[in-house]
Amino acid sequence: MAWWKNSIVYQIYPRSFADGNNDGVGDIPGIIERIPYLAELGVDVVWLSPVYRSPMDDNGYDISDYQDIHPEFGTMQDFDRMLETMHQYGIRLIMDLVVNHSSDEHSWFTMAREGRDSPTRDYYIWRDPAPNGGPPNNWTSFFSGSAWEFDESSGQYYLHLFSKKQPDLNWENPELRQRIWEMMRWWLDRGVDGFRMDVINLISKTPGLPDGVVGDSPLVGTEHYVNGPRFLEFMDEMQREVLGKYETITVGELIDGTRDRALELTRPELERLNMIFTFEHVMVDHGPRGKYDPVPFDPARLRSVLYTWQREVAREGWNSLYLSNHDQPRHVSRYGNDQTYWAESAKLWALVLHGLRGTPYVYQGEEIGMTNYPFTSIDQFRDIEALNAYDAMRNEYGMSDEEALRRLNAHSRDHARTPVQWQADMEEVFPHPWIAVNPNATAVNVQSQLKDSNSVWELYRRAIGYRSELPVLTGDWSAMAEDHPGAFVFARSCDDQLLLVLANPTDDAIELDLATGDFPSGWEQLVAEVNPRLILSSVQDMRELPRAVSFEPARVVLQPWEAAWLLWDRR
Ligand code: TEU
Ligand code: CA
Repeated sequence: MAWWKNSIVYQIYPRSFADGNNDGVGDIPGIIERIPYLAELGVDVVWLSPVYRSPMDDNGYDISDYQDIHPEFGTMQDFDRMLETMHQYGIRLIMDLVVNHSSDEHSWFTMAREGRDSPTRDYYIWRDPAPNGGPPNNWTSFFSGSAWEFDESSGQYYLHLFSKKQPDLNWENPELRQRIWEMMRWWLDRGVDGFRMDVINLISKTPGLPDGVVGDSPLVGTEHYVNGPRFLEFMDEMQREVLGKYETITVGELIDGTRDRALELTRPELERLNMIFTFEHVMVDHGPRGKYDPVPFDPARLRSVLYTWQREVAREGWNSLYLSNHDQPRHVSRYGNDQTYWAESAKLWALVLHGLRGTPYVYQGEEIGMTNYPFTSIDQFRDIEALNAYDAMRNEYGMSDEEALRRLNAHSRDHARTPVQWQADMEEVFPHPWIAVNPNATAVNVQSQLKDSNSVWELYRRAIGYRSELPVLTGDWSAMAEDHPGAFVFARSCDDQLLLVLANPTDDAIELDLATGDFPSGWEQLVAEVNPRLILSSVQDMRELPRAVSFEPARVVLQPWEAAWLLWDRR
């Protein structure tokens, strides 16, 4: 079995992780200091969000030099020291590969801008204005407004699916592709272990760049660049030119990734990617007009999406499992109850996620149950996406300040980007931060949880530990009790072990009737006759776990936000 199937990945967003030199911005020396912490948690792989040289228009997802480190983050020496230290601790490192676009300050683009004959002009996507002088087509940017920016000096527009400081690269150009392959090999030769590929399925655009269909969503044009015509061809070239020559771990971020597409990329015999990130399960509380059109969270909807991916992808291909990352609000606030049941709901989602089939990703701070930030005013936001969306809501849609803020508060990416709460006194370790520290750091922090053997952190540590200890966590998956309106009940099984995962993501107690016949075949009798061991729980004191418990399938009572892992072991 591939080693990454029983690994867990921890995501570091460097600006907000740890500040090594007290200038208010997280950095690589800060990361190095915390490597023992990651090892203690049981992390196998770190995914590092971009640390490359960047004007920081989109916090590093706008890269001006792919082979250099952004000065606020440190130096190339710091980077090498970080990589070496991680390897000493047995932790692998995957880099963020952002090659759908570069920064407009990348030398390829500054040179391209010099004129139509520039040698790198064709590395980007330029078009003449429409007959009326406007943009060449009606595509919109993910960050609001048109996806085209006019360049005065050459009289042409360039395409940018994200900010206007993130011009899209032209993958049709073979020389550009060679430059990207060279750059990837350079990092792999340096010792990095793989890549997380940013919006990788946007790299191929429909020739002729036709207008998109205008519907409910403010995003127009997606059908012409999501999974575009040459996408798989480019991925195969990447395999031939780069990945196939190394032992790597790869995860591709797929916008609007369908399940068929997931299999086309992750079925091992196709040798394309190890796994992908999809979005369906983090869109269950988006309305028809997208993320800034929030609708209430319904656990049954989340369950149905997660289960469908388990059924259709996890067996033949492989899933990545995440609820939080740097682009999503904190899941304990979004899908949990961060007030009355804060610890229980943080633990519950960990037990659900780490119980599924796939490779779990933990986003920095999630392991201590970090929550959303209580934003009250637009000047507390830093994210270009939020600032642009706010302007559009106020000026284009005529919303009140209050309404625009309510919408930002539901889904702003900045919730995930406040500094990691290492201790109650954050002034000492992250002074004058570039974005405010959540005021609940006094109560929710690493230092206090490390001392508490019943903390959210301790539950993550144990769940992560079981991933390499229990073969059942890479075994089969099957759903149970799907007629229940919101409970998550599923079984994992392999030759010698059966793990039952139970979760009640609501504020009310529930009672379930599980027929023994619904258990994976071969286990019915054992389940009826032999008591399992409760190995993890979101409501019981972990100091008393694991222990044998009595279990009556026909009458399972779950308290509010109770989740449990029950194990039958024939070994
Ligand atoms: O994000 C891809 C993406 O389209 C969304 O997740 C995005 O965050 C936005 O919310 C859509 O409304 C990737 C990176 O993860 C993100 O941080 C970057 O801003 C983006 O690509 C551009 O590189
Ligand atoms: Ca710093």
